Order: sequence, then C-alpha cells, then structure tokens
Amino acid sequence: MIQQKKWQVFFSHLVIITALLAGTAFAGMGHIAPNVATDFSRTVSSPHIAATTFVHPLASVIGNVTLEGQIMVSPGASVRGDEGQPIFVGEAANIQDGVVLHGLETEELSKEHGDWEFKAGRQFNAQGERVGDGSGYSVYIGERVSLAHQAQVHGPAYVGHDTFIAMQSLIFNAKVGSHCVIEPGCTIVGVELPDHVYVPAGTTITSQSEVAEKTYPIYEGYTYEHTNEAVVHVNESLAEGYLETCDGDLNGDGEITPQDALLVFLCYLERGACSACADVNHDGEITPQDALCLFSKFLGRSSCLD
Ligand SMILES: [Ca+2]
Ligand SMILES: [Ca+2]
Repeated sequence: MIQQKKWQVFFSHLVIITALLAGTAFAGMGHIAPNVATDFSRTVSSPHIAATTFVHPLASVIGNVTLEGQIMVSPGASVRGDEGQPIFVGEAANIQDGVVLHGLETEELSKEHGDWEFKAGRQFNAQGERVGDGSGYSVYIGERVSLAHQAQVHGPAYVGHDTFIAMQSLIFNAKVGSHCVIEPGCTIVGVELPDHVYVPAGTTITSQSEVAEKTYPIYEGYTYEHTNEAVVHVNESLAEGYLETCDGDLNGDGEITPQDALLVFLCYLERGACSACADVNHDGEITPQDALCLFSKFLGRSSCLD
C-alpha cells in the first residue's frame, strides 16, 4: 500500500515536471492567447479578462483585448486584437455567437524613417472622439452593449453605452451613439450616428448625409425600446451561471488532463493567457492550489472540484 502511494507521488511529480518543461509550448493553446509581433504591431499582449467574464471554450480572445467585467462571450465569437489595437469591451456587455471584433492597423513601422507611427484616425477614445496618437482604441464597446449573433464591429469603431447591435449587422469605420438600436442586417460604414436613435432592419448607411433620413428617434412604444435591457440581463445571468459550472477544462477539449493544470499554472505565473475558469476552486484568486485541484482530478483522487 505504501509502495503504491510512493509510485502515485512519483507519477504525479513526473507529470508536473514534464508539463512545466513543456512550458510555453502549451502557452498559446486554447481559446485565449497572445498576439504575435509584426511590422504593424510592436507589442505582444495577452487578453485582460475580468474574473466575472465568461469566455466559452469555443470562442477566441486574442491579443490586446480588455473584457472589463460580467461579459458573456458565446461560442464561435472572435475577439482578435492582433491588428488594430487595443480592443475594449465594457462592463455587462455581451458578445454573442459568431460575433467578430477586429480592427484595421493602428500603427506601423515606417519604412522611410524606421520608427513606429500611429495611423491617423484609426482609434476612438472612450468619449467617442477619433484620435491618431495611440491614446484610444481600435474598437471600443461601451457598457451594457449587446452584440447579437453574427454582428461585426470592425475598427476603427465605437459603440456607445446601452446600445443594441442586432443580428448580422456590420459596423465599420464608424461611431454608433449610446442608447441606440441597430436592427438586424444593417450596414453602417464611415459615419457617426447620434445617441437615442434606431436604424430599421436592412438599412445601409455609408455617408453622413444619409444619417438624418435613415435614423429615427427611439419613441415610447417602439418595438425594441427595452430589448437591450432584457438581453443584457439574460447574458449577465448566463455569464454568472456558466462561471459557476466551470469544471477546469481550460482548453475546452472535453476532458481534464495535465494540460489544463499547466494552463492554470502558467496563468498564475503570468506566462500565459488567463481565463476566469482558471479559478478552479472558486475562491476568487488564481493560485497553484487551482492547478493542484486539476491534477487531483486527473489522477482520480478526491478533489476540490467535487
Ligand atoms: Ca482539457
Ligand atoms: Ca482559486
């Protein structure tokens, strides 16, 4: 019996050492990963994801991305901060299935001068003003914004607080104000929309002169007047619920293996990207204890996951 225990201890240590030696080879695995350095992106960043945000294992969050808090990122969504940077998503927003957040380059290495230069007008600041000095965001999504199924927001782009972007709508090189509703299948390119307006389904707006005739003030009794509040509530509840059921399958391959524990440990060491699910024992912080929980589970022992 004692001999068997010794072998178990030896085996568990062997697994840990092997996994650590494998180290960074696994660091880019999974759905949350750093970007790569290029001649249009000088820094390599891992996403900053709040402990209250849930990222589904089949969603991708890459590079210079901030997900501020209680955000639901659904299967198939891609938030990719590897070209236009950074990407910011505010508290209680939701990024539904198939949504794409990406942006045009915000800086480049000048072939003429050999220096890095920011590209004019490729960012918006948090107040919704275009900037070109690196102080803004390629994509800025405000608080309590809903990005419904298959919506695309491609930088430079800004979406104000409490706005609803419905299914399959595209926002590109544009600003959408706060408390707006963009109904399904709209195309909004190269313009700025004011606050408190809706855009009927299927509308295309590609010049500022069209804005006044193709947007309408949200009135009392408008069909989608309160839709966003309901959708935000649904998604906050989903994020909270899914986070409570995180079972430690960090890389989303359907089983708990040493790779999952390694991802937790690399997160603790700040050597790899983190997911809120790395807090395996739900005590509010990510420590080696969380990685040990997963090893226990993998080895079939009693576990803090049970
Ligand atoms: Ca796994
Ligand atoms: Ca923990």
